Amino acid sequence: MLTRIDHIGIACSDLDATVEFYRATYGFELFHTEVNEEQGVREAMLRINGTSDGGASYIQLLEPTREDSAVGKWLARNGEGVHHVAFGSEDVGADSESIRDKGVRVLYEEPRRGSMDSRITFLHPKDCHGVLTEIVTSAPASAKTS
Ligand code: CMX
Ligand code: CO
Repeated sequence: MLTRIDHIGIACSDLDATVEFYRATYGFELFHTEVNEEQGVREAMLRINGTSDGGASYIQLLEPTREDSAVGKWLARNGEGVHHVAFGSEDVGADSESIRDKGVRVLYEEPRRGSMDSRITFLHPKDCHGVLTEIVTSAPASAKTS
């Protein structure tokens, strides 16, 4: 079951400047940062709120580490802006299989590693009314590192 919005993914060309914009304008503090070479991104998670099930909502700021990555290609074509929406799930494997059974293309055979040791997969934007959609199962809170 999809239970919450986990994050909104925003593509940017200068991660540090964009983090500073979110801090100075809204007061959202940097919660976590990492490089994910498989996804080709340097990313920052800004925590917006926590929920009683241990999940949370974030803004995920994404700067490409290479031009041929998903975010690099998207930035070159569109400029900065909202890149994807991510829904939180208790079980990304089971939820993505049942979504696949409905005829939506799931991009990965098996979920991969996402931010803060979460497990993630993506649904093709052309099957989701133009929205690149991510499904996320968070790691237990104790596994989070910064
Ligand atoms: N949102 C909506 N539509 C998108 C899109 C996006 N983010 N990215 C691409 N598209 C559309 C394009 O506009 C294009 O449409 P048209 O054919 O109508 O012009 C079509 O999809 C194909 O675009 P493309 O530039 O050729 O891109 P690719 O097919 O090579 O890749 C996708 C698209 C979704 C398969 C790829 O971006 C992908 O694998 N994404 C998942 C991984 C990812 O995004 N990682 C970064 C985030 C990591 C994280 O969140 O942790
Ligand atoms: Co994401």
